[in-house]
Amino acid sequence: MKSWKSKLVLMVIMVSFVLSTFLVGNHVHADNLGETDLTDGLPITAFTSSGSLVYNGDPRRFGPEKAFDNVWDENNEGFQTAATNDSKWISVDFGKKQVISKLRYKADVSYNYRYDMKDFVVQASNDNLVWTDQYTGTALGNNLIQEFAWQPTDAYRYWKILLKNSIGNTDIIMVAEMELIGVDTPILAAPLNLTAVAGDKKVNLSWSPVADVTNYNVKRSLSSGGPYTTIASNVTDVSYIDNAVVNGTTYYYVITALNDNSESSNSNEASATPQKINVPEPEPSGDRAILTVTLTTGLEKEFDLSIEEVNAFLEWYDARDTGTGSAKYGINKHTNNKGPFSSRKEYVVFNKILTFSIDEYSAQN
Ligand SMILES: [Ca+2]
Ligand SMILES: [Ca+2]
Repeated sequence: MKSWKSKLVLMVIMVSFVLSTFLVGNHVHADNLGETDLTDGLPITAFTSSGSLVYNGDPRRFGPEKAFDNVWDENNEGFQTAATNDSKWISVDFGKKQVISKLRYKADVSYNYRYDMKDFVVQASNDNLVWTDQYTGTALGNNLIQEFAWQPTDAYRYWKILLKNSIGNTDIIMVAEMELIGVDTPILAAPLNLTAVAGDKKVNLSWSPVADVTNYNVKRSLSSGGPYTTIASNVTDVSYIDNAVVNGTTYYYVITALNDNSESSNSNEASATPQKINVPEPEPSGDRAILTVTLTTGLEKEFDLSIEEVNAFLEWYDARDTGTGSAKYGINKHTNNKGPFSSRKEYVVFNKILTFSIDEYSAQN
């Protein structure tokens, strides 16, 4: 004879068992567990399949989105593949690279699970063409929510489940509901403080760096607000010189930040209109001048020169501007000629000059 105490313990065990079966069977999904079902919130176009069952005029529809509509208890209402003997699959385009580590699945209760998913392979891809296996499993034909977890290797944008049913690969395959569980990859912050400075046949862009970035895309438009065309990618610096411009045209720029997983939204827009540098009148009013050269790096260089030296520099610049002459020019550094040098020159490179100015003065004053 069992004592009342042991009967009570037995009852508690039985109630616990029924309760836990109930929980596993019906209510254990991502929301209840603090997990993220990364398919939630995706547009309906994110889900594709090898083909779904079509009964003309049937209002239920059986498209792949029915496997991700958060309706779990289904009787002939979930996703159903086409009734063929071909290989069958359902895939999800997350729109950005995601790390998935778990599939949660529930069968459709119809037909005694004959047509439900049994053997399956989870695959991942970044180009929707080449797929690598992530997990191979076998689902059971029952009414419980089933979980399949794996150690993720990498982030991928496209995830696919290749399915077979319990009768091989024939006829339809049914899925009531699925979740693809992972940690949502954060989107990179957009670059800030983009500035565009016009030069002669060039625009100098610079912006503030973004954390966790691998490279930047430079995008350009002839209209404010876009649409923008990417003119440079894989830019790793926080500046860029656009030499593919025409003087007198206004260009509008934005920058995006990228890493392995995502591309940020656009930075602020900055615009610039490249112009030919106005060369001063050749007739000198003074006999000396301060030549100030602004480089594309933003650095300014000052040279105290005779008018003859300034005119020689202008001749070189004009010639180089029309495509002739040396790429660099040596400027005499009179005032800094210290040490045992017979002459001391600083060379400026044409492509590095953003702009320059000439301030003439008279040495007698
Ligand atoms: Ca869901
Ligand atoms: Ca469903």
